[in-house]
Amino acid sequence: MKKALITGITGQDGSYLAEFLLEKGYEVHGIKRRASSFNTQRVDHIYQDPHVENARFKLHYGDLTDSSNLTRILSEVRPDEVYNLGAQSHVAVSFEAPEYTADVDAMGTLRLLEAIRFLGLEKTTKFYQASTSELYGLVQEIPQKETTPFHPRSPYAVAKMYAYWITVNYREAYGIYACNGILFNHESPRRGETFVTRKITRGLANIAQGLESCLYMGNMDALRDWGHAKDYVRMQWMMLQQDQPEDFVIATGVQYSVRQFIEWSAAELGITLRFEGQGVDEKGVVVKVEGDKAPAVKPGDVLIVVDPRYFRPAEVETLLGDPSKAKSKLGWIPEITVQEMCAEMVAHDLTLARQHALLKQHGYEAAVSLER
Ligand code: NDP
Ligand code: GDR
Repeated sequence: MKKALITGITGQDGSYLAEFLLEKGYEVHGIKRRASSFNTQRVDHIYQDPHVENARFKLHYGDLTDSSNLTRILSEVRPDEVYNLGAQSHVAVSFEAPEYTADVDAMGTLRLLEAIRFLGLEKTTKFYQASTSELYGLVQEIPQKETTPFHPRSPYAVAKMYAYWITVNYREAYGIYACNGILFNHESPRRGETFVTRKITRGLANIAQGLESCLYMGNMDALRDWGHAKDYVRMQWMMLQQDQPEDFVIATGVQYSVRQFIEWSAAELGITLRFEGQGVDEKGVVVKVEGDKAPAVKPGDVLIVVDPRYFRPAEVETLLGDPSKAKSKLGWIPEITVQEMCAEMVAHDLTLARQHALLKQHGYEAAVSLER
């Protein structure tokens, strides 16, 4: 039975990858951080009681800032495959916590690679690094492919650039099967609530049910190449099943604006929006409402307002990936379109919003976190 170790198992990708590997028959180990409240919601459905004989899903307390901890876990598990998905992954937050972001995202990768080397696992343990389209930042070429030069635009992207190169370096220097997946944005109903797609689907669903009144947005002109996390974790695994380690861009090859994503999400709720004004004066006004998914919304309501608080000190305006290498060498093609994904996310968040609204209606004031 193959063993995998996933850092970031409690995150969006970690949870889908764990499901995927369990289905493939792997024993799956994950590193979770100690938190003062439960942080395993995304993997609770696959959790197995450690007392159960032959449990194939095991969680270990740990942190990418703690090398002795990482070395101990690696020496105990001796995994066939390591997926380094753990990170302070929010670009805007990285401007507020740049040093911590560097410690986790850059040094954390080095710590893991060093642990593999220190334990003599170079020839037995394969390593996947969660690299990112943010490396392209101020884009030098459209669309971006494996050979496009990098120009990172945030402390997050700069930290990830170190992680990218140290992965390449350990491959070249020590012969470790180590590779980078340069993944473009990928989303799902499990996406963190403060990333733009989930902020939109969750915010609009809450507004539709009368739990919130307005969604405050940053740069709605930003263009992204969005795919579904389920498709992307499949490719993470495929990259570790080759004869030779190589780096791959993973993307859909299609881009849309944040504004377009808002329009799709609103349409899923039966709401037609018109955008008025420009820049910080831009707002999204309801033109009409059809169906029964948005009982709390009426024509004339202002649902979207631009708040410069969400602008970034340096923005990545446009990203568009070229996944042809992944397609030709590995036969990977994404199966879920961005529109299908948007519909799935809205349906999921509408169910949650309806549950909250129902509790509220019956006097059980559900705490809806307004954290953005
Ligand atoms: P999430 O933010 O959903 O998950 C990040 C995971 O990392 C969580 O499990 C989190 O734990 C964990 N983590 C954070 N800090 C530490 C730390 N100090 N030590 C150990 N674990 C830590 O990210 P995604 O699942 O969306 O992304 C997975 C990886 O892929 C990340 O590295 C991200 O940077 C990268 N990436 C993501 C893309 C995307 O569009 N989703 C695109 C390209 C790259 P906790 O749950 O406790 O917070
Ligand atoms: P990104 O994702 O920065 O691309 O990083 P995010 O969804 O946060 O932003 C995408 C674009 O939307 C614009 N935007 C807003 N973003 C947020 N979060 N909130 C807003 O209110 C808002 N309004 C507009 C942003 O300015 C940006 O241009 C994600 C993360 O998952 C990284 O870890 C990963 O490496 C990259 O994707 C690829």
